[in-house]
Amino acid sequence: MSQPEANERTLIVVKPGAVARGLVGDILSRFERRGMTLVEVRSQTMTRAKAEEFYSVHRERPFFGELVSSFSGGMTVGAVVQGMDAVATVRRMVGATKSWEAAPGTIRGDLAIGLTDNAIHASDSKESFERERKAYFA
Ligand code: FUP
Repeated sequence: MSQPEANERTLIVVKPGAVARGLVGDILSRFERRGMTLVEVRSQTMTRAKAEEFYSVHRERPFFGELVSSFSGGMTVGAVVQGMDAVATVRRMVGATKSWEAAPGTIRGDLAIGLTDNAIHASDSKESFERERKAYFA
């Protein structure tokens, strides 16, 4: 197995539902308490076009319209998170996509119950991070 990268970067986006519920501080503090660094943070309400670009890998999926409407439906907070093996570590902290199945202790397992509305997005690979960072911070 390859060595984990000590200062790897990934992107998280707190979704509109979680921002509206006042969960930004709770979510961002989890990464800080884990020993990770927030190297870039931005809040924005995404335009529909920007949300479509961000989730373009899902363009052909039946849930694409609902996903884009939800993601562009309110304020989001995005952050580049840096730390040990960040892509995989953050995904473990985020938990399962279907948040009713997410383990307690994970962000979704503690703070969400939905599928489209599942509190947070996190990049699933270094390649996704590079693409999503450009799309979010454009
Ligand atoms: P994740 O990487 O855990 O965010 O999950 P996916 O990339 O599989 O899904 C992307 C987003 O689409 C998630 F926010 C969940 C949402 N989704 C739906 O709304 N409906 C579905 O049937 C599947 C996924």
